[in-house]
Amino acid sequence: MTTTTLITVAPTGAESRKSDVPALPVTLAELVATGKECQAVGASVIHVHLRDDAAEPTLDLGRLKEAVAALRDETDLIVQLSSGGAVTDPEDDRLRVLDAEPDMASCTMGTVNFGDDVFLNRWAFIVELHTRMRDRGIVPEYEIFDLGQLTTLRRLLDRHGLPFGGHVHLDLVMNVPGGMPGTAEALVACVQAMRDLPEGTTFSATGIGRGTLPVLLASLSAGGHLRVGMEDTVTYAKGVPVESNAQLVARASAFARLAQRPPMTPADARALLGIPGSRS
Ligand code: KMH
Ligand code: ZN
Repeated sequence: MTTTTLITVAPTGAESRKSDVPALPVTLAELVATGKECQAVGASVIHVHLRDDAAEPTLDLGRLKEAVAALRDETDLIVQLSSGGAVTDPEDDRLRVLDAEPDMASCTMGTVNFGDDVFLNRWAFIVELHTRMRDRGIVPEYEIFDLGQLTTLRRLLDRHGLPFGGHVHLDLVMNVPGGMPGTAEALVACVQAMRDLPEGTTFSATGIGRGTLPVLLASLSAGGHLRVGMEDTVTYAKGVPVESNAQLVARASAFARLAQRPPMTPADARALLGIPGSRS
C-alpha cells in the first residue's frame, strides 16, 4: 500500500484568462514564486503551461527553456512541461516542447471534446510523443480523460514499449466537459481498468471545477496520488475564488496527512517516477 502521496501542482493551464482570474501566475517570476510556495507546502511536481507578455498561452521554445532552467535553479520540483498546450496549438509546436528538455512531459492518450472545443490527440501523434520522450530521457505522465484512453495506453505500451525509466505513471483528468465525470465511481472504474497495465503502474487524479474534492478524496482512498492547481479549479469553495495555488496544495497535503499518507518529497517522487537526480 502506498504510504506517501505525490502531489503535482498545475498552477496556470491554458484556459483561464488573467483578466478573469487575477491570482493566476502568468509571468516567469510568478511561476517560480508559485513553485517555491507550493513546494514548501507539499508539492513535488509542477505541470507547466506558459503565457506570453499578453498573458496568452504560448509554446515558445525560448520561454520554455527559460522556465525549465529557472524552476530547476529555484526549486527542487520535478519539472513537467505540458505537451497538450492549448486546444489551438499545432502538433509540431507541441512536439517541440520536448526540446526544452524537461524532467517530464504530459502525453494525452486520445482525442476528447473539451467544452466547446476539441483536444486533438491522433494515434500517430501519441506514438510520436511517447517515442521521442523515450529517446530523449523524458518521463511521460500519461493523461487520461476517459476510460477508453486507458485501453489506448495499454495498446501504446504493448506496441511501442515502456517509457524512459520503465515506470508507468498516469493522471486521471476528470470532469472535463466531454470527458469522464469527476466521481468516485468513475475513478474506481479506471482503477479496475488499470489492472491491465504493467505491474507497479501509479496514478494521480484531478477533478476539474466542482469535481476537485470528490476526485481528491476518491484518489486518496483508492491509493492514488493527487494533482491540484488553478489549471483545474479557480474556485476554492462555492462562491469563493482560489487565492493561490499554494492554498490548493496545502489543502491537498492536509487531506493526505489525514489519510495517513503525507506528501512525498521531490527526491522520493524522483525515485518513484524513475527520474534521474538532476539534469542541470
Ligand atoms: N489545455 C488542454 C487543452 C496537458 O497539459 O497535457 C490540454 C491540457 C493537457 O492541459
Ligand atoms: Zn495541462
